Amino acid sequence: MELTGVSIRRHLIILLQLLDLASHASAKAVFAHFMMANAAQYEVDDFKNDISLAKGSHIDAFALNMAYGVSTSEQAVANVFNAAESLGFQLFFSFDYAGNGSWPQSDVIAFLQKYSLSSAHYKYGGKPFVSTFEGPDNAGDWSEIKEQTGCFFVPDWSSIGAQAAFQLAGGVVDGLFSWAAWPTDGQPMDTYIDASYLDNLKGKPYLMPASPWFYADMPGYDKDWAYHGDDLWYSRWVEVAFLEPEWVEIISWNDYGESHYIGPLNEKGYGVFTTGKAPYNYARNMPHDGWRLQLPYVIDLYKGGTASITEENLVVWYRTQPGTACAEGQKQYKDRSFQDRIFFSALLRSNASVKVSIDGIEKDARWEFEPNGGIGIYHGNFDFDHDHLGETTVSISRDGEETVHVNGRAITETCTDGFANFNAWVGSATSGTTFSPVAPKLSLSKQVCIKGSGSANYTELCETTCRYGYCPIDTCCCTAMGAQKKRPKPTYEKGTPKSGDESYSGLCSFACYYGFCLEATCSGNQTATHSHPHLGPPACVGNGDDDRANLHNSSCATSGPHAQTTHVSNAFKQAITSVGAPFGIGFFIYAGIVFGFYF
Ligand SMILES: *[C@@H]1O[C@H](CO)[C@@H](O)[C@H](O)[C@H]1NC(C)=O
Ligand SMILES: *[C@@H]1O[C@H](CO)[C@@H](O)[C@H](O)[C@H]1NC(C)=O
Ligand SMILES: *[C@@H]1O[C@H](CO)[C@@H](O)[C@H](O)[C@H]1NC(C)=O
Ligand SMILES: *[C@@H]1O[C@H](CO)[C@@H](O)[C@H](O)[C@H]1NC(C)=O
Ligand SMILES: CC(=O)N[C@H]1CO[C@H](CO)[C@@H](O)[C@@H]1O
Repeated sequence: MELTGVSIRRHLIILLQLLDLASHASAKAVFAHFMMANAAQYEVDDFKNDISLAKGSHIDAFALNMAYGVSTSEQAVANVFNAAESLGFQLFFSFDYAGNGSWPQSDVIAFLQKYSLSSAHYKYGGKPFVSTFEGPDNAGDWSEIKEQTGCFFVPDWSSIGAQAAFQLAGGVVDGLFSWAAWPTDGQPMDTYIDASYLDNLKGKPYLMPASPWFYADMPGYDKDWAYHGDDLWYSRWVEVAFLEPEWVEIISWNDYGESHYIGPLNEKGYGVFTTGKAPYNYARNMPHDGWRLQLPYVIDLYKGGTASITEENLVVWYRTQPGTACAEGQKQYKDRSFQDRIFFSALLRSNASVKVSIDGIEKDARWEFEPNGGIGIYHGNFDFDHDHLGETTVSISRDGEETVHVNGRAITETCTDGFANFNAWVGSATSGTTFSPVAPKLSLSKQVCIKGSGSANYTELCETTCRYGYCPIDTCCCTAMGAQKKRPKPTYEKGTPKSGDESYSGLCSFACYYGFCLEATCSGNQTATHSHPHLGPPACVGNGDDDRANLHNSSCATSGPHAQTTHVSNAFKQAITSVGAPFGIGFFIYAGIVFGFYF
């Protein structure tokens, strides 16, 4: 082939495009949602302290949540950029359209123009990255904002669902952020809402939320919510590893009022308890620092496919009062499904045993999840006896010798002014012995799903197919990854959904092919010979355009499993009528997500 100048140039362009694609593919990053409202009193040194801790946790950037019209914002933003520039950290704005009304277009442009040239401004594909909390009514502002600032726009418009958000203002978004970080139906966290984003974004990048907890008691903002946190800080990171979204945003770094902070406690940040008329400060003396200890490991794993361990450690968390304590202090929590348990995650180089003692009485506990191959995070929980409370110890030992333990705050039925604190107490410890790095034998790209589940009718099928690496995200949810298990000998049976519901077609096809055709749901045809199970079309897509439109309204998955959880929707209906939480990265919006999905 003769290379003329033109063809060389063409090849160069293609090469550059490929390089660009490659750099996009490796652009994974983890952010933490940072409430500027809680940092109004911060000096540069406070920001520096937080930034050092975030960097040490392998977090790439803070998403600066800013409500409109707050007089302290200018100075606080200048200070945080100053701190980030000096420490080589990244920041971007998350304009909050729900906290104190909409942001005028010109103010957004002014902030972006002023700060996007800073070395500390996070960029994606060379463009200044920008996000929001809500604001779909102002979607029309963004083509002009993009034009003037060249920004890369990834809003959270969760209240209207993925499909509508994707289409708003002629498809102005470059990606989407979902606020749905908590399970709302009393079940463990699943990935159906994430799947709806991945489906609807059609290849545009997804910013996936991850949060450890949710508890708020602020009558001033009409917020008295406690949601299922429990194992969430473990299980959500497994979901991140499985879905491998473009980015992850931790909710939150410092939202003390909603109890999902993973940053340090800071006396300067508690103003929200006064403005929110909280009956007491439920964050003070309730450190969550331990939730950062294993972040370098899970973040490296997600970003690079592998991570190493040089020291073992243990993180323990729980509520310090049982759910039944101090009944008169309790509010109308929307979700009482949280469990009276002690939760623990240990980062270990090999298996070990775990024991829990309460008030000096020691009991064997067990791992609920062990990492495939033995290296990584072990997780479990311990159901405590309500008649026997007191100080706690969780300890890990191997060959009869203790490697690490955490002494925890006493669990008691004594409450503060009659209020049970449903925030979590988090403790952690490292073994104190370092060793040369060990890493899981298989990188993430060589692992498949080895355990999973699904809602309602999908449960049994998903449990079976996910075990063997087939865990379609629209219908199933993967809960563990590892080496591909040897699949059963194929029967070559052709499986089709009995009901004709296309969302079962891949599952039935796979299941019948490998000889576990579920008779209640799938029909198998023994006479057919296939060389492969027919796994398409993707579970929820259906055959024709009409199906697609129906299924993809917001989440094709919600047309199936989630549709059954109407009691949740009712709870959220109440929630949505009690809007009015300035600065609350309001749960009512989250209500809206579900509201938008189901009605
Ligand atoms: C809300 O924004 C308005 C301007 O629209 C401002 O005057 C007011 O002080 C803001 N509220 C708070 C609590 O900052
Ligand atoms: C790990 O250790 C625990 C406790 O000794 C044990 O129950 C479990 O079966 C072990 N796991 C494996 C894979 O051997
Ligand atoms: C799901 O289960 C319900 C009852 O449990 C049944 O009526 C329905 O037909 C099932 N749907 C499918 C697609 O199998
Ligand atoms: C089974 O498959 C054969 C061959 O493809 C076909 O002729 C037959 O109609 C199928 N039977 C049923 C019950 O679907
Ligand atoms: C419930 C709902 O939002 N249904 C919509 C699904 O999508 C179709 C076509 O886009 C609309 O016509 C429905 O109103």
